[in-house]
Amino acid sequence: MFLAIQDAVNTGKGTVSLRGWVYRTRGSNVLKFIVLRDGTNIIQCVVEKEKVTPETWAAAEKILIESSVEIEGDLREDKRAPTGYELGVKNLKIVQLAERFPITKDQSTEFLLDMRHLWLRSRELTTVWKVKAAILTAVREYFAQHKYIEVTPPIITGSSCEGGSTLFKLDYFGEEAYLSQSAQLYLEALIFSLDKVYAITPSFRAEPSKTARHLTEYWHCEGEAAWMNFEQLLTFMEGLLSHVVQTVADTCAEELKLLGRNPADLKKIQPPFPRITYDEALQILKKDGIEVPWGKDLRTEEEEQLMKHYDKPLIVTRYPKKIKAFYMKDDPENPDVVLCCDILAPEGYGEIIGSSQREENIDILKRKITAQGENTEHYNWYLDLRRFGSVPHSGFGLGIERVVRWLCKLETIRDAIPFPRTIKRKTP
Ligand code: NSS
Repeated sequence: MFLAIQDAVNTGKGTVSLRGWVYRTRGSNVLKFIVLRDGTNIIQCVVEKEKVTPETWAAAEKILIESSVEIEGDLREDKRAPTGYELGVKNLKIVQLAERFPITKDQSTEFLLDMRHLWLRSRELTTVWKVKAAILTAVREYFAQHKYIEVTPPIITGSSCEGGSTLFKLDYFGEEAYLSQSAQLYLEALIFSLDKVYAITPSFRAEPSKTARHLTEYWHCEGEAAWMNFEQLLTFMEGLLSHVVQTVADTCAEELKLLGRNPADLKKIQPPFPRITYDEALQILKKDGIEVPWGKDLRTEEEEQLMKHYDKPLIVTRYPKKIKAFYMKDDPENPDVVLCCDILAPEGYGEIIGSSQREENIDILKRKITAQGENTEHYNWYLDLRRFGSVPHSGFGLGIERVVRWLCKLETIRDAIPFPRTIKRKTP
């Protein structure tokens, strides 16, 4: 509710002054309804020609949507109104009379993306920003409860973490540098002084594909902990995800409903989450008539098919070594697979977390880097972490917009971020 209204209700004051933007207008030549919007909500304001000064009536007559205004009036209870109140206007002052708003009904997606700087005021998107903030708060809360320290890794880097094919290159004073794909390698460096760390940073992927789940710039929440083994990693991530989902279901119930998501469905997302291996995933798919050759990564359609069997996030472990990153530790029971885990969201929203136990032995790590066609020289500083006090450790990365998309039931990940960056879009 508008803060000024909350204050007025609390103190029993009848008259309030509100500031905001005109969301809608309608009316006749004696009566105008102005729906006012601010960061909290909307409220209907009623202007009666007979009861206001000629200046206020003139302002009400010429006002256009998205004008900024200050309105003073009497608060009246109204059971049908979204906030339970309506305002009988006494004074209306236009702060800036808006030009004719370019966004009208039934616009194309591309037009709305061109107008993103204005369209992000829409009720749906505003609601998404609020849920996203609640997700970030809940993430930080869980890390703090588990004594993780938030750190600030660099964005400009000299080495690749997730392979060269999606690296954005920069001209760095005549040398080649990259935009970070993941803070992981830096978080690994920081666990040696802080034990358990996390960061929430932008990550960049030069994804050539235009899909509903890929951005070229996204917010990445990554955690890394010394001494953490694979089992402990799985349990930690399960706890983090359920804490986030439960908190958001509790604190954003109204917002979720507005977006078409029933918070009661999210309340069912409680541990334990089902756990299967990559091999088991292939068997399930095979029974469904989908043959994936061993060693191939799961594609979007295959993940979607797999998730038809589950209504909670699914933990898929032990993927083939050859399709995963160099830093992942081999499974001691099967050297063809690594101790990694992807977590897939239900309802076809796809992968939300990528994680693994890390290889802590320097010789094996060097072999893995070379096997992936990379030069160990480029990772010299990273290899130092295995030279000076190496310990078993694990970590993960969670795509914030992927989680926002899932919880807010969004058709596309583009609506999970105010200014989406995709292969075809870098403005506004
Ligand atoms: O490539 S990941 O699977 N894993 C890593 O980057 C590890 N280095 C993280 C770590 O262990 N510290 O990306 C992690 C997650 C993935 O599960 C998605 O949820 C998200 O990051 N992700 C993306 N979100 C949006 N758009 C794009 N392009 C994208 N790529 C990954």
